[in-house]
Amino acid sequence: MGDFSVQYNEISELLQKGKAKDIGAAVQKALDAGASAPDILEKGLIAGMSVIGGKFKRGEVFVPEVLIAARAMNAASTALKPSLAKAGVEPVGKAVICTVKGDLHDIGKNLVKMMVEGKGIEVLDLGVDCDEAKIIEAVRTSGAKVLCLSALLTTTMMAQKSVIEALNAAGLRDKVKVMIGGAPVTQTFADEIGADAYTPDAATAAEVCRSFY
Ligand code: B1M
Repeated sequence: MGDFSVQYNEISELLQKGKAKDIGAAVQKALDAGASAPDILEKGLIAGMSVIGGKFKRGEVFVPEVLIAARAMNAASTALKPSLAKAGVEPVGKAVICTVKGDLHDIGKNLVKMMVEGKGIEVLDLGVDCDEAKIIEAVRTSGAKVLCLSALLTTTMMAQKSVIEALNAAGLRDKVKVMIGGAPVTQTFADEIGADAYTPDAATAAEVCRSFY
C-alpha cells in the first residue's frame, strides 16, 4: 500500500476550486498510480467537499462556489465510476432511488446509486425533488425490492416519513424495503419513521441494499 496523500490532496484542492475539467485526469492519474477508488472518494473528493461545506456554513463561500465544486464532484465521480462498480455483474434485482421532495442535493444520492449498481443491482433513478406520487408509481410498476431515499436538509427529512406513509396508504409498504440516508438523517430518525434501514455512507448503503436480495 503506497502513500497517496499527495494525490488525495491534489484531488481535494481541484474539487474545492471547482476544476471540473482537470479533476477527471487527476482521478485517473491516482488510479493508475495504484490508489484505490474508495480511498480517492473518501480522502480526496468527500474530504474536499467537507471543506467547502464548512466554508459555506461560515459564510466564506456562497452558492455559486458550492455549485462549481458540485460540478467538479460529478465530473470526478464519472471518472471513478468504472472502478467503483464491478464490471460485468449480472443484475440480481432492481432498486428505486431519489432525493425527496423539496431537496435538490444529488451528489450523495448519485454515489449511493453508483455503489448499489456496483453490487449488481439495477437502479431506477427518479432524480431530485421527487414527490410521493412519482415514487409510489415507480415502486408499483418497477418491481423494485428496495427504495432508497436521500435527504440533505433538516427541512426535507420529514419527506422521507411522508413517503413511508404514502406507501402504507397505497398498500405497498410490504413490497419494498425502505432505506434512508443523507447528512442530517440518523438511526433514531429511521426507527421513528419506520424505515427498514439507515446507513451513514454510500458503501454501507450498497452492502445493506444487497443484503435485501
Ligand atoms: Co446545500 N446545504 N443547500 N447545496 N450543501 C448543505 C446540506 C448544508 C449542510 C450546508 C451548511 O449549511 N453547512 C445546509 C443544510 C443545513 C440543514 O438543513 N441542516 C445546506 C443548505 C442550507 C442549502 C440551501 C438551503 C442553501 C440556500 O439556498 N440558502 C440550498 C437548498 C436547496 C434545496 O435542496 N432545496 C442548498 C443548495 C446547495 C447547492 C445546490 C448549491 C449544492 C448541491 C448541488 C448538488 O447536489 N448537485 C449544495 C451542496 C453541494 C451542499 C454541501 C456543501 C455538500 C453536500 C454534498 O454533496 N456532500 C452541504 C454541506 C455538507 O454536507 N458538508 C450542503 C458530499 C456528499 C458525498 O455527501 O450528500 O452527505 P452527502 O452523502 C453522503 C451521506 O450523507 C450518504 O452517502 C454519501 C457519501 O457516502 N448518503 C446516503 C446520502 N444519501 C444517502 C442515502 C442512503 C444512504 C446514505 O440510503 C438511501
